[in-house]
Amino acid sequence: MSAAEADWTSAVGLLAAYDEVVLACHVGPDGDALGSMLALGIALRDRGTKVRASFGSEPFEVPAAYTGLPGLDLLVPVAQIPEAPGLLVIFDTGSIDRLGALADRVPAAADVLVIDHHVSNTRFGTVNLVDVDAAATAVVVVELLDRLGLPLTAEIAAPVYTGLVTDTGSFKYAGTTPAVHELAARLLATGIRHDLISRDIWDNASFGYVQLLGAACARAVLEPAAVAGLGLVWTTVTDADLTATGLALSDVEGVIDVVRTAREAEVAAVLKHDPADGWLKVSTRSKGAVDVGAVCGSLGGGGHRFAAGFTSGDDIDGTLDQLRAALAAAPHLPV
Ligand SMILES: [Mn+2]
Repeated sequence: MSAAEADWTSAVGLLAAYDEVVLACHVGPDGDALGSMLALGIALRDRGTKVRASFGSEPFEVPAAYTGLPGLDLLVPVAQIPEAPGLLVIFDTGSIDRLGALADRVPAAADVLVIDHHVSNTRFGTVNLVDVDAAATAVVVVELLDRLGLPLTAEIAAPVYTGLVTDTGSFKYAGTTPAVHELAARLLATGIRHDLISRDIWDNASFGYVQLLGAACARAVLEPAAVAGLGLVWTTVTDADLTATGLALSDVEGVIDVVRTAREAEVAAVLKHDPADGWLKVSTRSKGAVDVGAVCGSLGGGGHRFAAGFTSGDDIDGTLDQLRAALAAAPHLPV
């Protein structure tokens, strides 16, 4: 369902009322979170608004895939974000806890505009533009720009395209509608270098990542009987992997995209040990027969129907047992 007309009117009203805004997106920002935030940030700055943007990850670093995006000069560390913003706009973030170090700005802000497409969104804004049918938050941002009467320049189109290709898996996933391709055509017509954007996102791994991928794939386990016979494939990323390759947890989110290609398994999972807090970060993907968003939701996490995750304070065996039980009980969707 698209956002209600009254919410669009409220959102446009808020952005017209403030000449200074703070933008935020979820920790460990992906292409859609960062791209959506930068796109609106550039558009607002172009019309004369003072814009500060941030995300609550520590360390505060833009992932390598996105260091070529326009608008990165809008980013400031969390310490430079006012403790009580006037208008706080939040992108691609289903719940307050996903804001990390910026979570405390939500109750302190005078107005909070939430722009998102997660099914699990808790509507924590004073105004919520949540379109669970949108292929990306960036799609919602473009509709907002259109309603604000702000031009879609090439500088804005680049981060929007980044969000769109990230969240559609390069236009592969279900939800890639004719409207998605029409938006892509509109973005390309601005003259953006979509080839360079895609190379930065998908063909930009370090050699250490290739080695880590090999290690993680070599120890992957296939459980054909899991998921009520549909199959589960899973692997781990360990502290030793990260130390040996000099990579951070945020560098290894693509491991799941390789593990999930095993056709023998309906569901794929990657369990990553976070050296910072000792918790397991579990990513899951479904080929379409199981709602892993609901499964991860039942385990305290969330996400999308076919791409979701949760965190676990348990060890690998205990976490897998919980995941197996939830997957075995999950209803099978019509494909
Ligand atoms: Mn998204």
